[in-house]
Amino acid sequence: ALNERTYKNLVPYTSDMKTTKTFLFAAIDMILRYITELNEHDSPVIKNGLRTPAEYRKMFTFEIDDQGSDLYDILANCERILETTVRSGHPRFINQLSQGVDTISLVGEMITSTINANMFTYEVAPVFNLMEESVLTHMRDCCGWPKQGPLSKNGDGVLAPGGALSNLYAVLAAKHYAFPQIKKGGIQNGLRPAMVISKHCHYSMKRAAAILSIGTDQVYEVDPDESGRVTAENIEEKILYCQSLGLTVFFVAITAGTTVFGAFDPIEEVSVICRKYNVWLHVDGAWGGSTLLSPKTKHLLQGIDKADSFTWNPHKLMSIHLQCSAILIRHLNVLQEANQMCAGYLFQPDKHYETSLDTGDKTIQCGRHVDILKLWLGWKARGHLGYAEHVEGLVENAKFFYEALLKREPYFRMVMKPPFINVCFWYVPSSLQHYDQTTLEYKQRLDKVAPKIKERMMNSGTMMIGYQRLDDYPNFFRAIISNPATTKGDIVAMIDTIHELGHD
Ligand code: ABU
Repeated sequence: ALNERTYKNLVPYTSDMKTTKTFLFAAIDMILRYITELNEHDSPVIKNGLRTPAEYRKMFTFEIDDQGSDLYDILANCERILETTVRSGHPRFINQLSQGVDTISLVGEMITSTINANMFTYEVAPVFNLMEESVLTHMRDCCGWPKQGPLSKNGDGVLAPGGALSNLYAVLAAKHYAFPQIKKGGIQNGLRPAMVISKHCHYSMKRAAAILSIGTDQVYEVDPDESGRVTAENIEEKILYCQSLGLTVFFVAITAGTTVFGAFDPIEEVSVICRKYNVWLHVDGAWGGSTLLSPKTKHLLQGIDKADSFTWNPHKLMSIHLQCSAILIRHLNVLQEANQMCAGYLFQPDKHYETSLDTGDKTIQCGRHVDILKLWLGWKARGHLGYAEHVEGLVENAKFFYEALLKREPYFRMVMKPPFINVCFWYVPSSLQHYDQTTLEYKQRLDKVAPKIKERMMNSGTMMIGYQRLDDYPNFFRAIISNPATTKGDIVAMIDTIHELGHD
C-alpha cells in the first residue's frame, strides 16, 4: 500500500522496482481517467467553477512540512490538481491561442522528462540537438530561405521558451547585426537605435526594447487600418520620421496573425521598405506561422523569404504542448556572435567533436529544456499532409463559428469578418438592442457585457473564452479554436451558453 511507502521506496533510493512501478502505473491511470473525462464534450471546463484563492488554499496544503508526505498523499495531491484546475485541454476552452491535450506531445514530454537532458551541449543531448537542427532547417525551408556558407545552411535558430522570448531573440540579433559594438561597450558615442513596429504587435516587442536598453520611448508604433494590417507606406513614413529625429531604425516588426484580430501584415511590401533603408525585418508568426503548412493558407505569409527573422510557435496552431517556440534567423552566426560567452566548463574549445552542435553558447539561457522531441514526434506522426489537414480544419471551424454568429444577430454582433481563426464579436443583450450604436452610452454599456458574461461563465465552469478592449472598441469576445477536438457541435453549444449567460 502506497500510504505506508515514501520516496525512499522508489528508485533511485532503492533498486527494487516494485513500488516504483505501482506508483507510476497509478499516475498513468490517473492521467488516462483525466483524458477520458476531458473528451466528454459536455463535461465542465472547470469543475464547480473557478474558486477563490482562499478556497484553493484550503483545498491544498501548499506549505512544505519537516516530514515528507507518503506516496499515497503525493498521488492524492495529483488527483486533486487534475480535479480542480482549469482544463485548458477541454474542447470548450477557447480562451487562449494554445489549447488541447495532444497525445503524441504528451508522450514526447514524458520521454523528454524521463531522460531529463539539457540542450546546451551535443555531448549531453546529441540526438535532440541533431533533431532540433533538422526540424529548424525544415521550418526555414518552409520560409524559402537560401542555403549559405561553407556548410550550406539556410539560416540559424533555436527553440525558445515561448514567443515573447523568440521575439526578444529577434531584437537582440538585429541589434547585434546593426551595432556589434554594443555587446561590449553598451549604447554610447551618440548611438540612438530605434524600432518601428505595428501598434498591434505583441507586447513582447516593447518589452524587448526595455530589456535591451533600447528604451520603450524609442519604439515607434504604426497604426493599423480597420482590418488590423499596417501598410508599407506607413512603415516608411515612420522610418523617415525617426530619421528626422536623428534616430537609427535598426528593426521593423510586423505580425503574421495578430494576437487579437488574427490579421496578417503585408510582408512582401514591408520587406521592400526594409531593404531600401537597410533595416532588419522581423515577422512575428507565433500565431499564424503555421499557415505555411497548408497550400491553401500559405499565401498569407507571402514575402516571408525576405524576412530576416521569424517567430513561429508550434505550441499554438500545431497543437504541440507548451512550450515550443522557434526563432528562425536568416543570417548565419549572428546568434552565436551576439550571445557567446565561452564558458570554459561547458564549451571547451578542444572538444573531440564538432562543437557547432553545442547550441548553448548562442542562447540567452544556459540550461535549456528539450522542446524538440514532442514537435518532431508530432510532425512525424502527422506528416506534411496531416498538418495541412489540421490547419485547414481549424480555418473551417472558424468559418463555421462566424457564420453561426451571423445567424444569431442581433444578439451577436461581429467586430470584423475574421481574417483568420480569430472570431471577434460582441454579445448584445435585449436591453441594448434598441440603442443607437454610435452613442457613448451604448459603448459604455456594451463594454460591461463581456466581463459580466465571463464572470458568470467562470462561476459555472461550462466553457472559457477571452475578452478584451482594443483601440476604440469596447470589450468584445475573441474566440480561438486551435484544438482539433473542438467540433461544430461544441461551437453551437458555446454560442448557446453565451446567450444563456448573457441575459439582462
Ligand atoms: N503570446 C500570446 C498569447 C496570447 C493568448 O494566448 O491569448
